[in-house]
Amino acid sequence: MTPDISLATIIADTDLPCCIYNASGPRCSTEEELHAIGESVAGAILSKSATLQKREGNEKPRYADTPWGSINSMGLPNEGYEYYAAFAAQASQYDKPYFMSVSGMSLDENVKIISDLENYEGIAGIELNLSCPNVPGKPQTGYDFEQSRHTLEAVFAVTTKPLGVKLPPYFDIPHFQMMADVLNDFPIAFVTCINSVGNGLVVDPATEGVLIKPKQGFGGIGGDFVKPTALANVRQFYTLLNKNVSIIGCGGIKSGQDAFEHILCGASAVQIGTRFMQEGTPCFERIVSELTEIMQKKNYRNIEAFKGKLKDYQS
Ligand code: YRO
Repeated sequence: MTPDISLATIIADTDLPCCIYNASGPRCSTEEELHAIGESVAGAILSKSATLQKREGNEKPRYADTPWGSINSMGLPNEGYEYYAAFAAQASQYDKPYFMSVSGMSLDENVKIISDLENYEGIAGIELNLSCPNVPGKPQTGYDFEQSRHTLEAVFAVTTKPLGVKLPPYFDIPHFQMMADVLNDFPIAFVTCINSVGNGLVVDPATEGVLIKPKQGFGGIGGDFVKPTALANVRQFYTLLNKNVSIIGCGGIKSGQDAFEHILCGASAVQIGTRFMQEGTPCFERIVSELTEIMQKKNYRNIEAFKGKLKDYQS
């Protein structure tokens, strides 16, 4: 790495040596996978979303690569929250923070998990996945603004740890404002934008069928196609949220240039999902060196020099 250029950042009052790390989901479900992130140049370790009990998840194949990214309907396979809470003790050997993603199957489950995490040290922050199921037949929590408020009231009542939220993508201008109005009423540490674009469908013309087995082929979309949506969500929440809330960009980042664009829109850190699934831990080193090269050419010594400084169109 170039000695006079720093990719360091601060999230949830914790120093990250590098602003690039993994998204929750790919390759972060087992101790071995979490150690591999610890040993890489990634600036933090983030766990797979945890539920109260261990879950096997949906039938395979439940993830597929496409020419432009990925589709998944994993169904929240994970070892149960105690497994990821216990990993905090091992994560302390790395010079980077450990964050836990939580996605209870109900509000009660989120409250139970998050209150019990008070008994563990070494968790720098909790990323609450608001795509978690809520009431069957109703939208996911993140698309139900009243339920989002209710969830945040309940979880902030039981935690002293820094807590942020992972948001689904929004597509309508009033929806950004409605979610920001909810989030601005709570001491949110960070907001991660975006989760996968929900319930896409990929068709293989050769087989005349779908690519994944669960949900008749419907699944969350990640990769190239979601980058403009991710950048829009990062920019909107950077503009609308209280200034002490860090924005974490996630969506379509496979190169240093993609990371640079997210930071320009206001991201203090970026997470790699689909590309980390495809490439493994070497993606972090590659994206770090590509971003460093861009910063060198532009004479930026740290990310604060350009974070959020996206310009309006100028003729
Ligand atoms: O299927 C998953 O485990 C999954 N995939 C995603 O792209 N985003 C997610 O947040 C999750 C877990 C949550 C849920 C979609 C199963 C409700």
